[in-house]
This record gives sequence, C-alpha cells and structure tokens, in this order.
Amino acid sequence: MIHKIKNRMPVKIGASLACANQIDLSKDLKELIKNKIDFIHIDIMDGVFVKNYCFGLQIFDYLKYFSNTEFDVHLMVDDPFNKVDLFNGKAVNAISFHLEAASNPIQTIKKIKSMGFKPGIAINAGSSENLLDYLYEHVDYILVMAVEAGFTGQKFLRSSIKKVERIKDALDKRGYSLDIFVDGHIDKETIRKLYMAGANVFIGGSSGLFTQDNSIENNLKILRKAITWR
Ligand code: S6P
Ligand code: MG
Repeated sequence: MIHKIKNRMPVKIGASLACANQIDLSKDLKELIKNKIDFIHIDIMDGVFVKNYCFGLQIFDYLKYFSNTEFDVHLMVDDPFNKVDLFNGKAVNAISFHLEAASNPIQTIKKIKSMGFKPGIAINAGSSENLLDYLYEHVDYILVMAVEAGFTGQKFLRSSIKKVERIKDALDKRGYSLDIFVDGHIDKETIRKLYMAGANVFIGGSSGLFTQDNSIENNLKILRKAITWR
C-alpha cells in the first residue's frame, strides 16, 4: 500500500529516557545504541508547567559518555527563555520548548540557535496547531504531544492524528521541510497512523519500546516494521 504523503522527511525513531530502567540506565542505553536508535529523548520538567519532575542537569554528565547517539531535550518548563541557558555546553543536539509556556518564542528560538542547538517547538495535546503558524519558518522541528505533557503511560489521544495531518498540510503549503515529531503512546498501531498522517519522527516510551513483555531489540523491530510496509 502506498499512502498519500509527499515530501516526507527521513523517518527516525527515538527513545524517551524517562521510560528506560532508571536503576540501570546504562544497560538500556547500550541496548538502544546497539540496535541503532536514532536519538535519545530527555524530558525536563519543572513541577510547574507540568505537575511532575524528571531528569536534572547532572544527567548530562553521564550521557556525555554515550557520544555515539544524538540527544534531544524536551523542555516542559515555564519561562523557557530564562532556562535554556542552563543547557549551554551540554552534549545535546536539539532543544524543544512548549509554545504554551513561552511569552517570547522567537527570542527563545534565537537563544537556542545561538548555543548551537537545533530548535523545536512543542505543542501540548489541548492546543491548536494554528498557534504555530508564525513559528514554522524559525524552527527545525515541531513536537506534537499525543498525550498530555507530564507523565508516561497515558492513553493515546486520537485527536493528535488529525493535528499531525493539519500541520503537515500547512508545512507543505508553505514549502517548509520540517521534522514532525510525535511524543506519547507510540506503539505499533499509533506509529502507523501517525506516519500515514505525515509525522516522520517518533519517540518510543513505555507503550511500545520499553515494555514488560518484549525486549528493546524486538520492540524496535516491531515499530520499524509498522512503518515500512509496501
Ligand atoms: C511526557 C513526555 C514523554 C514521555 C513518553 C512516554 O510528558 O514528554 O516524552 O516520556 O511519551 O511514552 P509512553 O509510551 O509512556 O506514553
Ligand atoms: Mg517528551
């Protein structure tokens, strides 16, 4: 089956470190890298923008020993403009922040770029993609939440599929080639639907990558297979 998406950006699958075995992170990291994960996704939370906490800055002191992969930071924090400086010099490749949390997104994006990172804009499940319109030309990627930001293990929100479709249409109409990431409840069913809607980067978590019943290696094969049929 050939689907209708044109101008698709390269497909990538990343892993949300928050869903890995926290007692033995290095074991899961090695396993992910051995199985050629495209990148590792680091959630940062402040207890304010979302009612949870996740990794602290010290995680980057350990992650620098895993230089054979890429890292993206997902900031779920209030006032990202005044917090992105904390990542200066860290061994990361990309930083996204939430549109809902930023009073000055363009200035925040400029700051991220000036530190040498790719900037991304994240949009929470309840927000309209219309708000992103004026930012497309400034960022490298859009991160669409398919669950509400803040917690792992949530139910997939079907509205994210149409949202991805509308974002892809808007980008195509304007001639922009941005990556469309989806974060939240990625499994073999949802990845396929989101891929068909136009997303090209998927962040695996507790639903489809770090599961009790299967290894990371097998789960990655399953996710890859779900989006490589003909
Ligand atoms: C959610 C966070 C995500 C999760 C990931 C969990 O606040 O931004 O990156 O870690 O979505 O995956 P799952 O499969 O448990 O929803
Ligand atoms: Mg995330």
